[in-house]
Amino acid sequence: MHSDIKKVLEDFAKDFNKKLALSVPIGIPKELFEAIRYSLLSGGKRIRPFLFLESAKVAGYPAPENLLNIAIAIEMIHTYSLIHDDLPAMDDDDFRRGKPTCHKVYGEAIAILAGDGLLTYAFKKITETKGIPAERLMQIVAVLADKTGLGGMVAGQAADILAEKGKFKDIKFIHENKTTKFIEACCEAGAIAAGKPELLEKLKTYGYNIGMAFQIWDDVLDEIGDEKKLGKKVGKDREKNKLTYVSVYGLD
Ligand code: GRG
Repeated sequence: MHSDIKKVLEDFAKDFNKKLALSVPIGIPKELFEAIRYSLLSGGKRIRPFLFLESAKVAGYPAPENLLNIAIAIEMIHTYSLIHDDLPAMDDDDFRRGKPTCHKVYGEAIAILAGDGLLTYAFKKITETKGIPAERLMQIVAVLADKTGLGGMVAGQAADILAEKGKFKDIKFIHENKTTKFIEACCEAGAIAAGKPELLEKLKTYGYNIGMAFQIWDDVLDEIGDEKKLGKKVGKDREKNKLTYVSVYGLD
């Protein structure tokens, strides 16, 4: 593994983006197609598909080209979550990655549908994978659907929103579910793709630690980050009275 992770990620993203650009189905209304492409290709770090592919690699899976549909599906699920998170009914954000959010450009209805379309199409994409036994694909679908849904991200997002109204208090639950479980699932999916159940627990722990660090740092950046560098508004957590590691434990 190279030591300069930033450069490795940038190179990965450059290559991955070319494949992602070809992944949106044609024959759908033009605005929907454009809204999906706008959000999918607006410059994310691609950390989750990267972690999935690297996990499969360390678990010994020999043919990464077979895993492309799953990597794309993972980024589609992530993009859906960002589009919906930015909606007025949720975080109500005008900017993401330095650009106007999907609903600001295409309107709320198309943004909701772009998110719905990405989430459902992601699972179709996984079923198109060749070179991996169907039973493993089913396990990958199960772990991703669970940890980005009611067993993870959706439950965490609900808790996060309820916490703003003082109706939920457990910060660890929010961070574990809203952010961490999806990252965990990406690492676990690598072990599953490689057919190495004995590595599941280790890769899950690795994903958990990265995920928690990722979300805690996100809380810190909202307090002390640079709006220009982050491409989104900062100070929103404090403004919205959010339950964060900074609000609970302090910045230090
Ligand atoms: C709408 C069900 C639903 C869930 C939304 C994504 C999410 C859950 C909330 C976003 C709030 C947030 C900023 C969480 C911090 C962790 C996170 C998901 C950051 C964004 O991920 P990055 O940094 O984004 O990987 P890029 O832009 O690099 O793709």
